Amino acid sequence: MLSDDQVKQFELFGFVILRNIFTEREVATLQAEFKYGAERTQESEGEFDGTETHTFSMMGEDTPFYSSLLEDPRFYGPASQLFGDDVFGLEINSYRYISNTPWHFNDGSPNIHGYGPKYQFPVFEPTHADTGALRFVPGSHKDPWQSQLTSWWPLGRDSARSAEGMEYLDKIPCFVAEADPGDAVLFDMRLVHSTWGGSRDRRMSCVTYYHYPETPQELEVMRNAAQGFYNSTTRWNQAQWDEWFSNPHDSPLRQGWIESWERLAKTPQTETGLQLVYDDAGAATFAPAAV
Ligand SMILES: O=C(O)CCC(=O)C(=O)O
Ligand SMILES: [Fe+2]
Repeated sequence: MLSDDQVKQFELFGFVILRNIFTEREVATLQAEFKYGAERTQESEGEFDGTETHTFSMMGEDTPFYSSLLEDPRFYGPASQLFGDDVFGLEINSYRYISNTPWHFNDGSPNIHGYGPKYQFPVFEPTHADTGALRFVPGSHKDPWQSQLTSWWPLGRDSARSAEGMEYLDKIPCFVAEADPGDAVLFDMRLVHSTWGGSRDRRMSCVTYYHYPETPQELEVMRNAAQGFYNSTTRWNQAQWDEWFSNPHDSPLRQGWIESWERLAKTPQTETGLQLVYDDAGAATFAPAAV
C-alpha cells in the first residue's frame, strides 16, 4: 500500500514512482513472458523491424504471471487506495516502442471524465531522461490547469504531434520519471505526459484500471467506452481478452470487474441525459441527449 505521503503526492502531482515492486526473480519471469508475447506478435503481425510499434496483450493464460497483475495487491492495493474499491481492471499490455511519444493525456476519451490509474514499467533496460522515461507536467491531471496547458500549442491535441511540436517535446518543463526494471511508475491517466529518446525497441509494459464513474459526465464517457469493450468480438488480441473475460481461475475480484463492464455497457443514455459531441479535431464536449 502507499504511505500517506505517497497518496498526497499522487493527489497533488498525479504520479508516484514505486521502487522495487518486483523481485529479481519476478523480473526474470516478466522478461521470459515478454519475449513469448513478442514472438506471438511477430507470428501474427510480421517481424519487428523497428518501423512500427508492436503492442500486445498480456491478459491471457499464455503469460500467466502478467495476467495475474491486475488482481495483485501490489497493483490493485494502491489503485483502490487512490480511486476507491470500485476501481476496475482495464488492461495489461506490453510494447516495443519505436518513437518519441508526443505530449498528451490518455483518459479513454478526448476529455477529462474517463480516467484511472496506470502503471508503466521497463522490462529489460532502465528508462532515463534521454532513453524514453515518462515525462510528466506535475499536477496537470487537474482542470483548469490541464485545459490551460493543452490550449498552448506545444501541448495541444494535434499541434503537439506536428513536426514543430515534436521539435519542442524535450523543451517543456517537466518531471522525468526514470525507472529501472523492477520499478513501476504509477500515474493518473489525465496527467499530461510524453516520452523522449527511447526510440529503438523500448520494451515496456503497463497495468491499467478505470475509475468507476460518479458524475453524469463520467458515466456518459464510460458508458460509451464500455460498449466498445465489453463482449466485443473485434478486439485486437481477441484470444487473450476472451480468456481474461472467461475468468479461468474464478477470481471474485475479476468477476466484480466483469460485472462493472457489463453494467456500464448496458447503461441506457437516458440515465445520463447527455451525449458526446465531437468536433473536427476529434475533441469531445457534452450536449443534452437527443430525445
Ligand atoms: O512510453 C511511451 O512512449 C508512451 C506511454 C504512454 O503514453 C502511456 O503509457 O500512456
Ligand atoms: Fe499515454
